[in-house]
Amino acid sequence: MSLLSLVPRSLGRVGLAAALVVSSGCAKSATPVGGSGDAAARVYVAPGQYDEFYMFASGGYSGQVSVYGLPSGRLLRVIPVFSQDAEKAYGYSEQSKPMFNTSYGFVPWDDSHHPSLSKTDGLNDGRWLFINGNNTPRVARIDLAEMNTKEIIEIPNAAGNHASPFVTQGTEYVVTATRFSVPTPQKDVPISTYKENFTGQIGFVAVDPNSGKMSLAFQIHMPGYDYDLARPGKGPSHGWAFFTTYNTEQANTLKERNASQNDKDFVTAVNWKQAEQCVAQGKAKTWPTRYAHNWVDEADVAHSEMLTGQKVLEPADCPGMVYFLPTPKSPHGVDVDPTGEYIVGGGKLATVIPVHSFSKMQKAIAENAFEAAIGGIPVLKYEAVNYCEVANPGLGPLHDEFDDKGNVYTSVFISSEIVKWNLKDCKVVDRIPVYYSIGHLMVPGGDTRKPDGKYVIALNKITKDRYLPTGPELAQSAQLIDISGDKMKMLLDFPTIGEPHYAQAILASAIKDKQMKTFSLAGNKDPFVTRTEKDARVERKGNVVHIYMTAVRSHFMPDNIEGIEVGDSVYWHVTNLEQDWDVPHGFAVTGANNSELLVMPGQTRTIAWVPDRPGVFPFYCTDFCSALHQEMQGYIRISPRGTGVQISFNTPK
Ligand code: RUQ
Ligand code: CUA
Repeated sequence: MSLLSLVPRSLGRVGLAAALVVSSGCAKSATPVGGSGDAAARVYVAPGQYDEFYMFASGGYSGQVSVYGLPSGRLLRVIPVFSQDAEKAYGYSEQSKPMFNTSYGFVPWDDSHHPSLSKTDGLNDGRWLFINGNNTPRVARIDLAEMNTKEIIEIPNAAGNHASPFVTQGTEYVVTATRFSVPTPQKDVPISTYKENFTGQIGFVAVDPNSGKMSLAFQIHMPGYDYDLARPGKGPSHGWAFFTTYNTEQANTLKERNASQNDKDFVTAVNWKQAEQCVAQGKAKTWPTRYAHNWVDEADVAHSEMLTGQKVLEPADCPGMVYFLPTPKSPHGVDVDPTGEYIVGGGKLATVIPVHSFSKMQKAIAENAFEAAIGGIPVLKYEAVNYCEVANPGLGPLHDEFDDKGNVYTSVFISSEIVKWNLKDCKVVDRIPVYYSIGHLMVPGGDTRKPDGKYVIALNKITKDRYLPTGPELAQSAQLIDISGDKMKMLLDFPTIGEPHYAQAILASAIKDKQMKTFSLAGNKDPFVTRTEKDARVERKGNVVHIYMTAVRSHFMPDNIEGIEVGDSVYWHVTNLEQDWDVPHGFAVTGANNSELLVMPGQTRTIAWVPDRPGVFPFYCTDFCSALHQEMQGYIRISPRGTGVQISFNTPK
């Protein structure tokens, strides 16, 4: 029995909204469905063998990105992005702390939703992965050769950067938008003045084609709706980006009801090439909002700057830049098919899946087939842009991915299923239950011009009885489904970290041989590097003590340090002298109240420590690096304040 059968098919508007709420709380366990007959062989990756794909899944409220192999579902790494990670000293080491600067101060967490791989000509190019920070609006860039976060830019004038950071066909831009309209720029007004005072924002962050470095190119000041998800166009629709737009009711309270009144909301279509022209013609105004830009330099050290004065366009000042496409009903996802012609809306309260046509939209614009205009934005006629409505899509369609054969896979939340239909005649051709309450789904390359149509991954919100129970909190489940044949076949369940909203996958062969193995010790430009054991030393400057330390199998140098006093600010600068792959050293000292260090070969990391009591304290390596790892240890002597014990430390003999 699938969950589908638990939800009446003929719910009215209110009933449907209620079912949306009820389903997540009351999902009854369905009869577990095993994989198909040859499932074990299809997902088995023998010891020592590699997976075919890397999958990058967002961590949702974990703020991070996790890397899995497909088809095995094996977890390979967690890349810290928006949340401090004491294991890796990310956000604790002096080199990485600036990554968390924002206009709100140091923000060490976020809710990360949508990873987006960089693209060249509409295909994944394996250079970078972008991901949004939803709560404190930000976009991060991860370098895929190193699998580390290299840059974070804050998005001003946004509240909930959810429709982000989907990249354009050639990674010209990553897009951003405000999920919750607010007074923009912010000001103190009664909440009841929503309609007069609250507005939205859609923004374009430019990506440098060589370095990947991000800069906020321009924003568009939008009516006070909620902008939920986005997809840039491709092929013929390259130069456009599409944003789902709900709460066209402009409700500010009890939105579950009050923002579910209109039968149609919108997909907002933005012609960003037109916007570029308007900016070039000086039509943008400069707003003074402050926002942070943080990046890691070639010395592997993070910097932070506060920027101000971004360019903002008003739609009325730039005709031809923004259009509204009526779309049923409270749409969540919007997805563009591999040809770039079809724009699919995921109306979570709609009884059909609406598919718009880009060429029809162009024609409608040319013929002024408008039914209204809102704030200088023409509203196109639904019939003039709609290509088809897919009937019988299940309850609560959210997101769509595509294969290489003209099929679309839609995740359907309330009825807990994936529905397969085709673009040719808009007919549902297959459906498969998933466990339970699917949010996003992902086909490797499914958002590119050439999907690898082998698998679809269901990213499910509710796990219930799928794994051994672990108390009140359960890992969320991902499910791997074979889509190579006519019928979808369930292959595998695997638990995930945090809440994966979206994921991206790329053929392993595209990036596996580009993986960095060590940092170059000779090329280490950290200002506190210690390149040889002979250079290891301890220096006092007033109350500040710098320890220039090296780590190599299986000792630290120096490993005995005296002359430090209670209350000194001690900076441990640890350089890992190794140049072999997979030989990190760790560093931990008693009473460290921030984190350990995990130092990669050739790298320097710094942790600050203020000893608070006299005594002799051990420090040691936390990473089992060699047979004599347990011997990789030293002592630091802390004297009472004002004792005047001279700095001393041992040097190589
Ligand atoms: S959103 S399913 Cu960011 Cu659909 Cu999560
Ligand atoms: Cu170095 Cu253990």
